[in-house]
Amino acid sequence: MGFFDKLKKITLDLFSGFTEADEAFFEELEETLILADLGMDTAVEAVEQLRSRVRKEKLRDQEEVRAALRDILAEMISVQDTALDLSTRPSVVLFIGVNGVGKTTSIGKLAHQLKGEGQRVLLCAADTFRAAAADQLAIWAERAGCEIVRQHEGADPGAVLFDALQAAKARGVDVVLCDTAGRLHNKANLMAELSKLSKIIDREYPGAARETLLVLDATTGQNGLVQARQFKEAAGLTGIVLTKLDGTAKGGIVVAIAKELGVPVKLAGVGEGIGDLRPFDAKEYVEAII
Ligand SMILES: Nc1nc2c(ncn2[C@@H]2O[C@H](COP(=O)(O)OP(=O)(O)O)[C@@H](O)[C@H]2O)c(=O)[nH]1
Ligand SMILES: [Mg+2]
Repeated sequence: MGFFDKLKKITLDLFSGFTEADEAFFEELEETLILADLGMDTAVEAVEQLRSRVRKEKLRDQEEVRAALRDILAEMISVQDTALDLSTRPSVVLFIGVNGVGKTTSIGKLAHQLKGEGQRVLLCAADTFRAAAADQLAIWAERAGCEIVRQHEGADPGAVLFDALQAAKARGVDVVLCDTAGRLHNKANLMAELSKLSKIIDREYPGAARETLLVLDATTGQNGLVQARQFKEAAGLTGIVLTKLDGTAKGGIVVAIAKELGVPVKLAGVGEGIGDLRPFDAKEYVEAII
């Protein structure tokens, strides 16, 4: 069962016993939203808003209550535009996030998708921490049919990015997708590295359309929110890629992140295959959950 199906089942169960929007219903709803990983604060606030709307508007039947709840969650999620800004040639997308969340895989999937739209894509292997990281990216480059710029293990990630940007300009590449290491010797080190990469793009290509996408594993639940806070502070995020939604009924982290950090989820990973990436649609999400 996919993520949306699972969520649908949870909320179907909730509403199947619905008789009226009484205290027992609100309590069960709050529990359901916490289970779906909205986080305590967000779940409590959503239920609080619903309570007050039910009271003010005298909502009675199930459909009215559902619709009100959809509105409330959609409002919480709706931050900026969720489309990627790839308006310049080249444009640059940095993928950041801790180890194992799905950065390299998401790059492979996005490369495949952009290639299918006729874009010329170049992958940049700026995760030089392990040799295997660039090898893994090279496999994705081959699958997606795009180019890759890499160096030896332990190379300066900034130097790899510099090379990639030069190559992109020289070859008329449309989009550069840049992989980064999720683990350096410590967190300060990692954040300094990311800020350095960002400066290289500023310097080499000041007018570039840029995205800095934080990749989060939906199965890690509320821990994702902690990661998002830290990376936002250090790197200035433009969006989230939420991966492994196929492996969990959770994913309510979307609401918490949008609400607390104002960063939109732009892409959703729904499997390990090359076609398993889709645009994240807040409306679809809310309709699935409620
Ligand atoms: N089920 C599932 N697995 C995923 C998804 N995205 C990535 N993975 C898996 O997560 C693991 C780590 O991915 P990887 O791209 O190497 O993470 P990175 O360390 O952030 O680059 C791999 O086994 C991927 O196949 C997804 O959307 N769904
Ligand atoms: Mg990787």
